[in-house]
Amino acid sequence: KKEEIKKKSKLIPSHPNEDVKGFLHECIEEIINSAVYSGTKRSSRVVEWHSPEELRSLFDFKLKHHAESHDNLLKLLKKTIDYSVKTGHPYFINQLYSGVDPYALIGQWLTDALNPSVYTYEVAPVFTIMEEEILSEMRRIVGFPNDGYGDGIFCPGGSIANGYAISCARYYKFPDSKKNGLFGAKRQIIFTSEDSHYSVEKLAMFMGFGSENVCKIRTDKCGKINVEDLMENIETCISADCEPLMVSATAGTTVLGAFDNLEKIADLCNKYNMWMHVDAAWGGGALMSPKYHRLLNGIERADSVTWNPHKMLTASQQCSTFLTKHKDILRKCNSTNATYLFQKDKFYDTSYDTGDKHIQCGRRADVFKFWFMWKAKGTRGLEEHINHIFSMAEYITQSIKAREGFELVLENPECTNICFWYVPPSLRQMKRDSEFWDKLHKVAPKIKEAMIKKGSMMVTYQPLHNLPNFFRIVLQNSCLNEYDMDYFLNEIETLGKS
Ligand code: ABU
Repeated sequence: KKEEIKKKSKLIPSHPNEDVKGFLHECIEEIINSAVYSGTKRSSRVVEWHSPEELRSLFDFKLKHHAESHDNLLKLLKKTIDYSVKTGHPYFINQLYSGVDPYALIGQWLTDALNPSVYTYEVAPVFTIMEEEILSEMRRIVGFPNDGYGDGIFCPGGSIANGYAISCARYYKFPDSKKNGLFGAKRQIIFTSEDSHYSVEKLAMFMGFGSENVCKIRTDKCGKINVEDLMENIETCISADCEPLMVSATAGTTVLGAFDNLEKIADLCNKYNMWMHVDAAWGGGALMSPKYHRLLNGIERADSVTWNPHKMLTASQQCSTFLTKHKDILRKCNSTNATYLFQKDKFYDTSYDTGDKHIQCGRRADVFKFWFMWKAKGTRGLEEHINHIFSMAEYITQSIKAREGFELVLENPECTNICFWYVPPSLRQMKRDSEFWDKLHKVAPKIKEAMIKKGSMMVTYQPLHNLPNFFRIVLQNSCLNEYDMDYFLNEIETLGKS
């Protein structure tokens, strides 16, 4: 019988036995060597690109009746690493996240090893206190009054954090909406800029407001919300007997990295009794540096803030927070008091059972990777990181200005998103008419295709309003240096000429 039990546990190791231990060590070794180190060396490719059809033929995706051997599983692990994009590579500057922070990585691994669900203190005591500690420190850094008084939660991404803002704003003004939803309610309008993240509209749709009730305000030439236009639209909303519910301002827009004027928005929110939310998912990282904190002046007047440490602060995916100065609003707004989790007659202080503040039930301990990383570097280390990436942004901006064939979209970018066109020699003498812009629009996609197929770097491009496709370099990896900045521009130039 013992033998049979042993055989079974070997076949289905939901508990890692000694045989599995060796396999785990081998896998970890492989991950550290291939995904973390050699895969992110400058001499390695950022991606080994294959079309979906090719990838299907190169990789055994199919699930089978039989169990695979450890040898085969290790081969599959290696192939998964080989064919995946190395987002920790210094030349991955494609998205608003990158880098592989070793402390965040080990934090993420420990979280996965312990596999908690942070809804009650009884199953996640350490992580519950850690969340409270880090969220209160973040609120202090935001500058909420009374030493960061308020509340906060970790969310599955910045989009959901922005959704929490909408739901808190609605509850704050219309507490009965918790029972009645939008039934019989006055039409409520959410204001945001045309350059804000798409999640504001998506979550408004998801929550039943409807996309027509998200009023997108024009941005100025720097990508900031036009405050006069915002005020006019609020007035129009009031004249139409609608309720101006909230403004979702942005600190660090997705494409241009623009920071809305938060002081002026706070004045308007005060005047019209509206909830002020700041989506600082991207730009929030600048708060860590006294030198760049000024970009977000006025954020301390907001009712709520989204801030994603997995972006500018390089915690591993995902690590997103929602912070508010209203102490009890999340619990009041979201609680349903499920008696199978949040029993009030537990033997400990049940205010530590924080799960009912969330709309999620099961929830990862995203706090740990960030807390561990912060411990490892200190607040000063995070500040130095921010100062460094901003100095790289300044360097590449000046290089672009000085280089023939490169043109900035914003002459003076505020954040570490640097947007620019590469104008190939064949277009340089052309008149700037519609034919020129049509041709220029096709340049970035062509260069991007060439760079992905070569695996030499990854940078995104996009059009914006009436502007043709342009590149957007995003800098947030601490290891970046001036040679890397030169490499990016040289590579784009080389690919663009070929
Ligand atoms: N959360 C926005 C990310 C999109 C981007 O990297 O462009």
